[in-house]
Parts: sequence; structure tokens; C-alpha cells
Amino acid sequence: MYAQMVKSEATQDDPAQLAAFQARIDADEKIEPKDWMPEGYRKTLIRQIGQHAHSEIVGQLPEGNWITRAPTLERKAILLAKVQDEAGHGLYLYCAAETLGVSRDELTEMLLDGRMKYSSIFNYPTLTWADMGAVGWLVDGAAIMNQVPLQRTSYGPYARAMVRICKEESFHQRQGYAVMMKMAQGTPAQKRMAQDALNRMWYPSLMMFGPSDKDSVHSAQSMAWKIKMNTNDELRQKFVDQTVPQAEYLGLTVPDENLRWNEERGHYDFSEPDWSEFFDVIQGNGPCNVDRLEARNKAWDDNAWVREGLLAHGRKKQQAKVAAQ
Ligand code: BYC
Repeated sequence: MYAQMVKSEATQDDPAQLAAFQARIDADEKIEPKDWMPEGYRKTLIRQIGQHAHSEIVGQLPEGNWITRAPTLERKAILLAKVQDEAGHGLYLYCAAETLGVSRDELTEMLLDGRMKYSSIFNYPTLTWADMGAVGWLVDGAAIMNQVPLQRTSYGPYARAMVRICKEESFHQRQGYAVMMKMAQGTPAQKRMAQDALNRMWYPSLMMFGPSDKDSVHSAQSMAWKIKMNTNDELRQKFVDQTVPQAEYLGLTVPDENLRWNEERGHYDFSEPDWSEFFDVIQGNGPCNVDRLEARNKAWDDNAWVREGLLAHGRKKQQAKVAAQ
């Protein structure tokens, strides 16, 4: 089906239909699955929602790494709940994508063979317990900054999925900050671990918002369609403005010599991440890309029997229903 969709994109959309569609978007009407939509709109949504779903699923791996080594039973229970939430987010998002005519299996296959991306951030390792704090605080913090505006995105099923996701991300961000607070107020060694986690996660978190606006290929069209509500740089700036005072409260130092409040702009000035590193990571060459895809491929292969069993059960039930009619 996906191949058919991509093929039909080559056909020209009717200009009058396109104008009527854009008028609906401009009037803030929600587009629903059975409504007419340009193939480019459908394809962009499948790419963005699919990448987002994959990020939630792959995003379980760096934190899953620490469940067995959480320092207390309470921390273990909280981390377990958070990782389960990420699985749920992935599933809502795959369902939203399915309304556009692509199945979850097709999306998964495109992740597993490298045709689709997931967020760059999950290609970095989580080396110490403090990373669980930094991931919740910074990574979920960046995710919320990006996702709160997406509750108003033009595609109905995506916007509605984001409402619940944002509520849960907010809990995730707070639990991460609570871990950082404990570490930052702990022994000198614990404070050093917290600082080290911030040092390693800061720039990868800034990269989550995507390339700078001048290099963003999709932003202009996605914003015209209200698939994206803000540019990458706008959201990155908001994230820095919100996070720097939080770091100060923790007594930690953001690893950026150029970071300073700019009175005139009413924002922090800050250093751009190393964009060559970002492009390297999204092309598959980050520290953990190979491990992450291996882990997802292994899970897919090892659990084939569950999918096959469920399908066989479904077929049996369907046959019994038909026989009883
Ligand atoms: N990582 O034209 P651009 C989470 C790609 S997970 C990888 O600006 P766009 C969580 C981009 O795909 C958070 N690739 O793109 C889970 C494009 O390449 P393609 C996930 C990236 O789409 C577990 C190229 O670079 N959130 O919350 O307009 C635990 C040019 O970029 C990235 C979402 O997915 C990246 N960071 O804007 C904890 C939110 N950035 O596809 C937390 C929804 C860019 O042409 N997504 N690329 O090959 C979005 O808002 C947008 O897709 C982005 C990128 C802002 C990410």
C-alpha cells in the first residue's frame, strides 16, 4: 500500500482542490482520515508520525539499560513506568499513522532496514545513573517543547494522540529533574556524575530539534500545512531559555562558554551544536546506531511467534464466526 501511495504522489493534485484544502488548514480546521488530502501532506505525516513512533520505541533502549540497576525500589518502579509509557506512545502514534494508509508492520520494516529514521538522541549511550536524570530532564524536556504545539497540528488523529503523550512526558520530565536534584545535592562524587551527564547530553538534546532553519528541508511546507507549528530554531531557543535557569537552580554548569543572557533579544545566546556530528548520527554513524537497530531487529525476530500466534487465533475466531452464520 505504501508503495502505491508513493507512486500516486507523482500524479498532479487538482489546483482547486489544493486551494480548498489550504483554506481549511488556514481556518484551523482539523483534517480527518477520510478527508481528501494532497499526497505530499499524507507522505509528510507518515514520515513525521512514523519517525516519532520509532523514536518512542527505540527510546526505551537507553533507559531500559538502567531498570535492573536503579538505586532503589522506588526509582526502579518509576523508571519501569516511564519506559512502559514510551511503548504506549509508540503505539498511539503507529495507530495515528495507520489512519493514513500505512500499516504498523510496514513502518516497522522501514525502521528495521534503515529506510526510516528515529530521533538522533537515542544513538548516544547512557553511561551512569545520572544519565537517567539527564534523559528525563533534558530529552523529555526537549520532547515536550516540540510536542505541546503539536497538540494543535492540523491532522486530527496526530493532534489527539499528542494530548495524552504530553501529559505523560510532563511526568517524565519532572522525574528526571527530581533525579538530577538528588544527585546534585548529594555527595561530591554524585554531583560530578550529574555534571558529567549534563556535559554529555546538552548538545545531543539541542540536536533533537533538527538542523538549523537554513538547512531544514521540510519546515517551510510542513509549517504551511500546520504539520509543524514552529521552526526548529524557534523551539531550540525556547528550550535553552527554559532549561538554563533549571541548571542554575541545580548548581550545575551548562557546557557552553558562549552562553549568556541577551537583554536586547530577551533570550539566551548559545553555541550551535556540531552539525557535522548531527548529520553523521542521522546517517547511521553515531555511537549506538548499530546496537539500537540490532536490538530492534532481534526483538522483531525473536517475537515473530507471538505475532503468528495472534494472527492464527484471529483467523480461527473469524472462521468460527463465518461458520456460525
Ligand atoms: N533525529 O527538514 P527537517 C521522545 C531529519 S522522542 C533524526 O528539519 P522535519 C522520547 C529529518 O527527518 C522525540 N533525524 O525535518 C522518547 C529530515 O530527514 P528526512 C521524537 C532528524 O521533519 C523516548 C532531515 O533531518 N519527536 O519524545 O521538518 C524517551 C531534515 O530535517 C532529526 C518527534 O519525532 C533528529 N533529531 O523536522 C524520551 C517529534 N531532526 O526525513 C523521549 C515530531 C531532523 O528527510 N517530529 N531530522 O530523511 C518533528 O517535530 C520533526 O520531524 C523534527 C524534524 C523537528 C524532528
